[in-house]
Amino acid sequence: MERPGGTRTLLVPNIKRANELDFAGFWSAYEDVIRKVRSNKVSPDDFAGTNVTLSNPGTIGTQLSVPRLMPGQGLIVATGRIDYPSEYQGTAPETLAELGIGKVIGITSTYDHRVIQGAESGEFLGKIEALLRGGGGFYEGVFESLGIPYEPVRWSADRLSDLDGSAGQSHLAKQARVLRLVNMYRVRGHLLANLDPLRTKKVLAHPELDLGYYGLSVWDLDREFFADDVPGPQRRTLREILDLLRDAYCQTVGFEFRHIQDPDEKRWIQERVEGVSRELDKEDQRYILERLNAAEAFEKFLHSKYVGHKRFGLEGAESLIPMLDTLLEQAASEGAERVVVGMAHRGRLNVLANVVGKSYSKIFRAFEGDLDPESVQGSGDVKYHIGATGKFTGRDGTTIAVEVASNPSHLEAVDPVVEGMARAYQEMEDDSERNRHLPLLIHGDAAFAGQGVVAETLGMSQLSGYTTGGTVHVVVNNQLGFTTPPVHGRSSEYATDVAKMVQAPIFHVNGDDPEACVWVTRLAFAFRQQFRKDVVIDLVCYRRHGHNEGDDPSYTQPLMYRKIEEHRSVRKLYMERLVNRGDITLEEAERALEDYRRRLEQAFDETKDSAPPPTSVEEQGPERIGVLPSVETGVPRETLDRIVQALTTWPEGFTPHPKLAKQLERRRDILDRDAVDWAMGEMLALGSLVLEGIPVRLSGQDSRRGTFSQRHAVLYDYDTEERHYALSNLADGEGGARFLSYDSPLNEFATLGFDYGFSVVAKDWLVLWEAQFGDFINEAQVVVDQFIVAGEDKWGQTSGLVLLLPHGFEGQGPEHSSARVERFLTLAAEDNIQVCWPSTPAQHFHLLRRQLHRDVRKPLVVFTPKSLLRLPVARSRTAELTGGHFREVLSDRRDPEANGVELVLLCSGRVFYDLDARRESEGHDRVPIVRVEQLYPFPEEQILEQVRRYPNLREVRWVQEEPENMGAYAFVHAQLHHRGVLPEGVRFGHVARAESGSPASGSATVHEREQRRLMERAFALG
Ligand SMILES: Cc1ncc(C[n+]2csc(CCOP(=O)(O)OP(=O)(O)O)c2C)c(N)n1
Ligand SMILES: [Mg+2]
Repeated sequence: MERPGGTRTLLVPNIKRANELDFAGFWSAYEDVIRKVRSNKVSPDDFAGTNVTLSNPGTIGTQLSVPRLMPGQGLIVATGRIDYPSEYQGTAPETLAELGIGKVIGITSTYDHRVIQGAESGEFLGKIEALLRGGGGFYEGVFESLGIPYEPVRWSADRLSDLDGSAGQSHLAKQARVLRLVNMYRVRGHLLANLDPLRTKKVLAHPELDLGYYGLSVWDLDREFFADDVPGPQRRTLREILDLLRDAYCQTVGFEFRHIQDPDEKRWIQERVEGVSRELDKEDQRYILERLNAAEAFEKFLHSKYVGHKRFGLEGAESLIPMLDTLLEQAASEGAERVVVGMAHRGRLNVLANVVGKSYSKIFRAFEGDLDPESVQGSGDVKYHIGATGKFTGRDGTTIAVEVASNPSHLEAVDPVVEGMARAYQEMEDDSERNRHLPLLIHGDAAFAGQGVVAETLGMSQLSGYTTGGTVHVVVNNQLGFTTPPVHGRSSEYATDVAKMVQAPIFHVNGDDPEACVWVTRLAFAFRQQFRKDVVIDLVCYRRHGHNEGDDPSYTQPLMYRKIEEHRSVRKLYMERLVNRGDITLEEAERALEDYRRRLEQAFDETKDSAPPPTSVEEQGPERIGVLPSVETGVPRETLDRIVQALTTWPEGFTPHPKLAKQLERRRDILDRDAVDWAMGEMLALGSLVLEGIPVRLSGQDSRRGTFSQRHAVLYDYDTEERHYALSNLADGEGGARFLSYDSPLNEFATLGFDYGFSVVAKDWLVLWEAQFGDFINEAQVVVDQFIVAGEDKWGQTSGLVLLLPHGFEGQGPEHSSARVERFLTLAAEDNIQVCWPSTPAQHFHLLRRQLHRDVRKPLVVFTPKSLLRLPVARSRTAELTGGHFREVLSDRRDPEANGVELVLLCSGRVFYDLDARRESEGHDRVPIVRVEQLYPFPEEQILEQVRRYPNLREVRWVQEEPENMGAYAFVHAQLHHRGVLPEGVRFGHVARAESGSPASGSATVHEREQRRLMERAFALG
């Protein structure tokens, strides 16, 4: 201590009960004593009862000192300075390292014989030496008590030095091992990174990152090695090399990128990670703090004002807000115009308020029981599902549109939808570079690892028909999925492992280090921009409350939640860190706190007077319109000629497949022959739309050729496999639109979701998704149930998507027969979708054209044929295409004498042709067959019009090929019979296959027999 007069004095206060303290406890007690001394607060009590005195004359240069006991002292332990032994003082550092000469410290024990025996003192010093060499887990204990997330270096003998006789050899060998170690840090360094704010699973060591594993030891740390691909001088000590690698790979960001095969991508990341400072400037730091204030204040406010409401709070993952801000700011500054965001429930409201800029009052209205007035139809959705659009303004004033897609509860289902939306913007805005309209997906850890659609969506990310030029993914990894911890939730190490399948780099980051979070976001976005590939950020964090706020998480995670309760918020920790580092002053911290409080108050103020307005939603919803008026969709003959010409010819020098060339040549005069087959009818519809300036996107498994080899939208050169897109070139330079057709990957969920998303944005495009067989549509049931049929009702989100679903009972077994007509009809309500089952090429033609020639956009489900594709009687005349419109009901072509008709058959689709043939062969001339070509909206009036033509009618009989519990029977029965719309005295009958669990028989013989029975019963008088 320095005295007022300038003299110094020695004070030796003590630390009480030192034997009961761990290292951190001892340290903090020591700091307490020092503080007391410095502030003149030591009392006599601080000196009383000393047993052992510690002295460190080493700090003033003493190498070894032997203190003298004062009266009453039992033991003094003195430490000398830490230095190389005297005899090596003049030796060059490299030589010291080469020889394995280390620094030493001398410790003496001066004792009173009456208290300690000589031998005991020796043992005591021996014990200290053993501990200092790492015995008894000494350093592990110290590190653990100080919370240092590293494994201490271990003492071991120096082997293989250049002195052991195999000089050059050993150094060379070590050099090789050092390079292996360097590589291993890049590959597995993330395993040692400090990623978990809760520090639950401490991983301090990994065998492949251990010096000993490579035959290296502590003695090698000061030896120089060659490490030319690590930034810095070529030759450096191993310690310097390791320090650099640990800083790069084992801090609060863990990098997984060595699974990538492209050397450029790997190098790009490496150069931005190794030896690069991650410090942010002051302005960024303040911005982060301000954003964390906003994020936390929002949650706190909701928590206290709307107690017990489900909101799926962001607490524990607040760093997400500055991350998203950073991303948007970066995107805006690079000229991007729009980000389409897909996210789950967690933190959604916070993102809407703090990132998208949705007003507090709008968000809070949802809490007060009012549905969003903007959800037009009325049934609405819960508050954490509805989408929003807004404008984000960066600090430099640049802006970017943000569109958060509406999503269902079904986790991750929105992923492909968002991709489709982003792709549609890119197509519509000619963003061929794919850098002006960007997708961003935010996931939960359990869902990302668990839901198959994640893999499906990733799998499409680089395909020409589906790519959006790379998606930035952020996984909000709170280390729980509802109550399920990762050990029970996935078999993979990380929640993000699935992303490796597309060689996306994965950056894991500790959510309690918001600076690292922001830094890594910039890196991820830059990677996406540079390589147009997906990139994943795994934001490792925690969930402060239960799955929702009414849920008690301690039933299942008592230990975790005890920890979380004690854990300070991201904002608090960050503010403390800034103050401790001297990055902000205490006054600035105060101001930040003030800012935080002000935000809270503002939120309360803004909502104080907002009593819930009277609910504006009608109980009934809007009136059903039903069948809409027809629109004329005929096309002039010249247009048809032109399309046929384009489809049946090919450029000079192109060699079509010889078999196909013949088929195509035969189709050249299809119009003259009045023999338009199904595929041609369809292509004529699409081609005519393209010529009218309506772009078309058609995709599905093998859709370019067509599952049944019917379409041939793309021709392949027989010699070179070069492709020829007939319709794509149709309207070149004449104001025509594009025709895009893609073979999709083999999935239904993501591809259908993608095309749905595309159709939501591209309302003026005809977007068609085709199933290989309609049976497989149930792989995408979530998209059907949650988006296609309910999207308009829930979110006012319309779509004109067309689903082409091959359907028909033709003896192909249980899974190649049914597109589950019954299911679509169950889902049809409130004019939400159109369910059509055209039976002729002309009807199909008009149906597709009608889709874009009406003002309304409603999804259209079309059951498409298989054998009809080639059935000669199922061809259309050219005149049926040059005029007319889609007819919801087709009357009987034969038009039997009305008075003689007692039975009318009603049917849809292919079965008509079987019935017609049977009628012909059996002479059932007095039985008209009426085709219902549109099942929903149900054309009741048109059917009744047909029925009323026959005054002596006794029965209307529905005939279907499907089992009785499937197909349209139950639906048609409900429409015609239950509602009592048939004329007095007219029965409703039906003929169907027997009810069955499986849609169709696997045996062709059984099928034939059933079909015969069906035909017999159809015409039986009963
Ligand atoms: C497809 C699907 N299955 C089940 C659920 C029910 N569910 C809602 S949230 C949740 C846990 C989600 O965990 P995670 O993805 O980690 O997100 P977190 O809630 O932890 O943010 C579950 C199982 C759902 N919403 N969707
Ligand atoms: Mg989770």
